Amino acid sequence: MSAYRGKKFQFLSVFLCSWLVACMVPVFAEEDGAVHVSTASELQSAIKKAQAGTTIVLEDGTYDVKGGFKITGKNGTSSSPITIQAANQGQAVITGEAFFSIKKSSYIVLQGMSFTNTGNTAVSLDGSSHVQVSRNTFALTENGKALKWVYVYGVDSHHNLIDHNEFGPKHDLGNFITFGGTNTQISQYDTVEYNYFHDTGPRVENGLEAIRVGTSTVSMSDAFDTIQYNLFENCDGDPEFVSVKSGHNTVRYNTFRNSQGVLSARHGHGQSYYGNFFLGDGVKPGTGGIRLYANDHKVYNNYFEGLTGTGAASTLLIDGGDYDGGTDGDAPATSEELAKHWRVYRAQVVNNTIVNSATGISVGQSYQLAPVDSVVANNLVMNSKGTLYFEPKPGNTSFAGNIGYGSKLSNASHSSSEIQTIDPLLTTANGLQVLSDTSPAIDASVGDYFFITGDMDGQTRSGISDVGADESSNEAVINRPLTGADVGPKS
Ligand SMILES: [Ca+2]
Ligand SMILES: [Ca+2]
Ligand SMILES: [Ca+2]
Repeated sequence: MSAYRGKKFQFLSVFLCSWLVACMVPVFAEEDGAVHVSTASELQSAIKKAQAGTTIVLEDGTYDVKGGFKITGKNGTSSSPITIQAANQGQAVITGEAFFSIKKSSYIVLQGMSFTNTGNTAVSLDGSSHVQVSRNTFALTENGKALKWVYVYGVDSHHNLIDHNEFGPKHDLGNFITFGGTNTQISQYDTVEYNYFHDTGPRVENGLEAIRVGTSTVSMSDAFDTIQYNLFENCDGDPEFVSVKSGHNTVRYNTFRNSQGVLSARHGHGQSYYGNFFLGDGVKPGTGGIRLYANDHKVYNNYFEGLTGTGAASTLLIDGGDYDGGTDGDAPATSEELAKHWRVYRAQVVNNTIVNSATGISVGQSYQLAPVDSVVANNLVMNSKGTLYFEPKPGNTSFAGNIGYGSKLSNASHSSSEIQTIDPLLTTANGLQVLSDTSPAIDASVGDYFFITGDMDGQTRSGISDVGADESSNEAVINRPLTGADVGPKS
C-alpha cells in the first residue's frame, strides 16, 4: 500500500481506520487517478501493478536502486498508455545504480525525469514498441567507461518516440541514442525529434556519435527511422555526429551548430537528408556537413554556412568507396565487407546552398572507387576561399544547373550549363544568406526532381525552382535554424 501513498489518502485512511476500527479496503488512487510514489521501492511496486491506463507520478526526490526499474511484458494501449512521469519537470532524479529497462512492452511513456545515474544505460527499450521517452534530461554521471545512454534494440522493436529531451554533456565513448535491432533487422519506424544534443568530446576516432542508427551488420535492413527538428550543438566527439548504418532513414529539419563532424550515410541505402541547417562559426576547426556512401541517397534543401571542415569533414561529400556493393546494392556481403565504405550509386545532391565555408561539394575524396551515376544539380556554392566544386574522383557524376562563385579555385573543368560562375546576389535575412530579388538563381534550376516541392524555409517552390536551398518567396517562413528555446524538456 505504501506505493499508493498520498497526503490526502493518508489523512483519509487514518481517519477512516480509526473511526471504522477495521480498515480492510484500501483506496488506491488519489483524486487525479494517478499513483504517487516518492521512493524507489514504491516505484518498483507501482510498476509491478501497472496496467493500461496507469499513471505513476514520481514526487520530487532521488530514485536509486540496484538492478534498476524493470518494465517487462507490460502493454498499454494508444489511448491508455502506462505513464511514468515526474510530478515536476526534472525534479525526480534517477540516480546512482538506477535505470529503466523496458522489455517486450508497448505504449509506455517515460516523462519529465532527470537522469544522473552511472554505469548503466539510462533507458533501454528491448523488443518494445510505441514507447515514448519524452521531456527527460540525460546528464549521466560518467565513470570513464563506454556507455549508451538510450538504447533501442531487440526483436520486433518499432514505432518508438524519443522527443523533447536534453542530452549532454558526454565525454565517455558511446552514443546518446543507439538504434540496434537483432542480428539481421534494425529497429523500425522510430522517431527522434525536438531533442537538444550538446557537448560531446573531446574527439575520439570512433564511438562517440550523438546518434547511431544501426550497425554495419544490420545495415542492409531498412529502419525507416526519422530524425527531425533536433538541435545539435558542439557535438565534437566523433567524426560523425550522426552515423546512419541502416536503410531508408529520413534526417530533416535539424540544426547542427558548431559541431566537429558530419551527418554520414555510413552504411545502408536510400537515405533522405533534407531541410537541415549546418552552421559553423567559421573558426572552430573540423565542422562539417554530410558524407555519403552506398546507394540511392537524396540530399536536398540543406543550408550550410561557416563550416571549416575539409577532407572527410568536408561540407558535402559524395565520397569514393573501398567496396563495391553493386548497382542493386544487395549482393551477399561478409561482415568484413559490410563494414567497408560502400561505393556510391545514384546519389542525387540537388538544390543545396553552401556559403562562407572551407569546402563546397566534393566528389570522390577518401577512397578509390568513384561514385556511379550520381547527380549534382542546382546547388549554390559561394565560398570566398577554399573549394567550390572539388572532384578528385568524379567518375561519371553529372553536373547541371549549379552556381559556384567566390573562390578562385575550381569550376574550371565545367561548362556554364553545369556550373555557372556568377554572383548569386545574396542578401542576409534572419541571419541566413538568401536570394535577393535580382538573384540570377531565381527560376534557374534545370531538370525534374519530383521530391523538390518546398525550400529550406518550408516555403513552396514557385514556377521553376530557384537554384540552391532557398526559394525567393513571400510566404511565411516555417523552418529556420533551431535554438535552445525550440527543443528540449522546456520547449
Ligand atoms: Ca563514427
Ligand atoms: Ca522559382
Ligand atoms: Ca525561401
